[in-house]
Amino acid sequence: MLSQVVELIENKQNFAITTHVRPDGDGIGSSLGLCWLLRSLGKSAEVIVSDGIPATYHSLPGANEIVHVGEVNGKYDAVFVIECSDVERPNIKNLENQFTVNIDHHSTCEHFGTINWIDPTASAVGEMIYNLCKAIGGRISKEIAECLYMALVTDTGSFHFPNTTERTLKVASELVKAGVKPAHISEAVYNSYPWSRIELMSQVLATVRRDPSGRVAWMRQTLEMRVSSGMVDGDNSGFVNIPLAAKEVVASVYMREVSPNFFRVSLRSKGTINVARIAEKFDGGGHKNAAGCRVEGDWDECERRIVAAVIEAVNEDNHSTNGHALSDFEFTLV
Ligand SMILES: [Mn+2]
Repeated sequence: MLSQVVELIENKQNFAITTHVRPDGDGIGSSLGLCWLLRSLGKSAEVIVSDGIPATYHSLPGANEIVHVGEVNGKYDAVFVIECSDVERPNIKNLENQFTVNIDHHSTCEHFGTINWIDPTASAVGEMIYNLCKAIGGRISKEIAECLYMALVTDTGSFHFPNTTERTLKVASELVKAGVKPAHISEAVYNSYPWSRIELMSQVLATVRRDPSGRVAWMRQTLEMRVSSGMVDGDNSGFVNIPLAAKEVVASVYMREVSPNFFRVSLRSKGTINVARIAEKFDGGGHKNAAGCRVEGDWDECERRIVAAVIEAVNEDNHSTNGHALSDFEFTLV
């Protein structure tokens, strides 16, 4: 819990911070924000990850100092593990033998840490790091503020999703007061993709189909499209949400061909339709409104089975669509 984290920081000196593979804005922003906080308290701290950092986050203060590692040695007093469901998520060897501090806002997270601080009421871990800063008597520097604002913006879908609370907006306001320029962060997140994203989007959207009721939409991304669009990692982030922009669409399926006869599937829904249950039927998982799974076999047949399961769930759902936004939206599931 928070008091244990404060005590640990006050009594120790050397820290590392890590997050999950395929890091998102909350993972990177919260890690860097915490790193800046620890340094401002006179501690030694560095962010260590096994994966590449998406270009969207390169402009964050401290992003260029992130250390890429495959293994962690014993030189730290403690390693903070940001937003990971289990100790394997960062894909860093020997992490399980460290003194770890598990910080997450997902209630499904395993309590794998030596210390566990889990707050499912927080919109993002970034909000929790803000609370930590306040609890420890730290000052919100411009660096901390920019990193934490990135975490909030990405995890709340620019304050669109139901996880956006009065507290989220209050924290965001404090971060702006500390020097954040919201338009700069939004520009980096939403308007800084390479053209290949637009190229790929036009090809993927050309495949979109709907069921006769018009409430379920699905689309495809083939291996060939990856090549012809010149796609780079992250170019298709959020594509699964595009059909949900139509008022009548309440569930969306996005299938990507990873290798011949092997597909990654993203599922999104509005309101009370639970796509995590559908993903679980195919050995996947996720949240109520955002889930994913992998399937193998003939494309048409795989698509038919998944779409049928989604249509069934939509039909069973008593609530008609009333414009609910997504909750628990995570780019990591794309
Ligand atoms: Mn998060």
